[in-house]
Amino acid sequence: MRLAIQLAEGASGQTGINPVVGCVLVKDGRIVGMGAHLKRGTAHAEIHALQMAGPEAEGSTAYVTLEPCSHFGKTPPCSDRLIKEKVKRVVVACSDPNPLVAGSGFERLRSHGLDVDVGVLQAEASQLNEAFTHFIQTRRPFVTLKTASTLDGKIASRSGDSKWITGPAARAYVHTLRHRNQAIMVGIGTVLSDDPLLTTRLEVPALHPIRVIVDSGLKLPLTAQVVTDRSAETIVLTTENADAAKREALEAAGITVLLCGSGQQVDLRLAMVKLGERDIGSLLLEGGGKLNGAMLENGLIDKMLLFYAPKIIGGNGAPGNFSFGGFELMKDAIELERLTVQQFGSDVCLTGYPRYR
Ligand code: AOF
Ligand code: ZN
Repeated sequence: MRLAIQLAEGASGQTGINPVVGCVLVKDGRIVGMGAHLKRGTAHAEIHALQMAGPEAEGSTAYVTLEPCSHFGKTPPCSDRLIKEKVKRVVVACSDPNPLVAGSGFERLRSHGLDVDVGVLQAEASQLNEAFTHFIQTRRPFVTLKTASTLDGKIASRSGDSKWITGPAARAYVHTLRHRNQAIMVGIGTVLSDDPLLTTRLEVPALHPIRVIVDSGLKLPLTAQVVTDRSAETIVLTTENADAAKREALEAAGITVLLCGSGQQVDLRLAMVKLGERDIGSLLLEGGGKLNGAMLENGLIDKMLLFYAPKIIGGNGAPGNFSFGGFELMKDAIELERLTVQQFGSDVCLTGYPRYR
């Protein structure tokens, strides 16, 4: 199962809204097949492993990180194929949260006489698919916030300097997060001040997320890198009040413009629904402070990775990592659950899941 989880993890970020899944087939103490689901619309993990095993699949044990499917989606059901190839036993890490499957895969296998065990390395396996689980249940993207700030919570100095707050190890890790998320979102303020590219830059080739810019007043310049650079798609979220001529100009430049509500500001909840409708199941939020604050106030951040550099920059008015009205009392503060701490060079990263009251 550990090997199956490694196979699944290796494909993180490349399966779109589909889960990552690994499968290892073992017979008489030998691995006879292994596989991973690599891309939405292509074969599931079990099918690759069965293909590799050929006739040796008969009488084998399958170790699968997710409940084998029982439905006809883009591919036929894996449980039927395991039955057909005469696999004897199926060991599964976690059940499939997809309502089309949820338990019926196990039922199908058991009703055909296969032994089924569930729950082996369950926590590790379900962690891999936290975005998939969220999306399949809510149809909204799983939002992971990433910030990089000084110990006093600043994301730039009072003059606006922000290069660099954290060191190379933390920054490289952030690029792996970009590979692992289907989309990346920033506010127009960040685009105007930094003119970022928002692509994935690693020492090895990687996938670029879809760029999402929150821009209520449609201030995005046609000369911004997120407009002119063609290596990734760009979506602009704005309101129904946005200037029609500017909208047409952006669309003519190949940008998708989504109208989210008729207020002064983009309706962020509606925006998440619209991104979900476009099969965006995971979103990396890279701020700035105002957008981070607004997303937090709306209860739309599901996970946070807060990088802190061991520096204090001070500066009254220097931008902070969360800018919003806040709460009167400490007891009302948003708390992070399941907190873990990692070190990247001299920087630390706190990872946690906000609990909204
Ligand atoms: C498995 N093994 O490797 C994966 C599964 O559209 P489809 O046919 O690819 O089906 C997608 C659904 O199948 C997905 O939502 C999830 O429930 C399940 N994924 N199941 O047995 C796999 N990737
Ligand atoms: Zn399947």
